[in-house]
Amino acid sequence: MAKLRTLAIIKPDAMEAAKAGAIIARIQEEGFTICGMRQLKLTLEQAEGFYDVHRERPFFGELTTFMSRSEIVVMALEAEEAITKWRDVIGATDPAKADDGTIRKLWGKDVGENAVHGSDAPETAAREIGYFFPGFEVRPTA
Ligand code: 3AN
Repeated sequence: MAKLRTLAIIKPDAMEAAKAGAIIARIQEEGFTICGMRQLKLTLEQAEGFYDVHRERPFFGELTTFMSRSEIVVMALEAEEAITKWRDVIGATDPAKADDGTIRKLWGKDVGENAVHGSDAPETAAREIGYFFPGFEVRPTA
């Protein structure tokens, strides 16, 4: 089966709680290949660009203010069925509804501050990886 890629983000709440190391360890234990990884702090405008599809949602301001609050780590992850595999590892958007053992259940606070991001489809994964990684900064697809 072909390998896919997804974009993972360790969000400001998890960074502030010093969970980056644990989350990266989990990613490796689950068998993902990290094809690119960067730490950065988004400007509000950059967060708005990333979440452009949510621009009309009532939580857009809260979401983009939160995502630009402090440092994040962005990663391009590769695995078979990487998109669904990573979403299974992170759990439901609302940590209270996430399965035991998922990252959001372990470290998410609420539906806004939920520790990590994962792309939801191949088209969004391609856009999101391209948003953070120019082609030469991420390992070429085999
Ligand atoms: P997911 O990240 O699980 O795919 P989406 O795509 O529904 O969830 O929402 C994107 C992001 O918007 C979520 N990760 C979450 O941080 C934020 N979000 C979603 N719903 C709310 C809400 N009701 N209030 C605040 N933030 C929200």
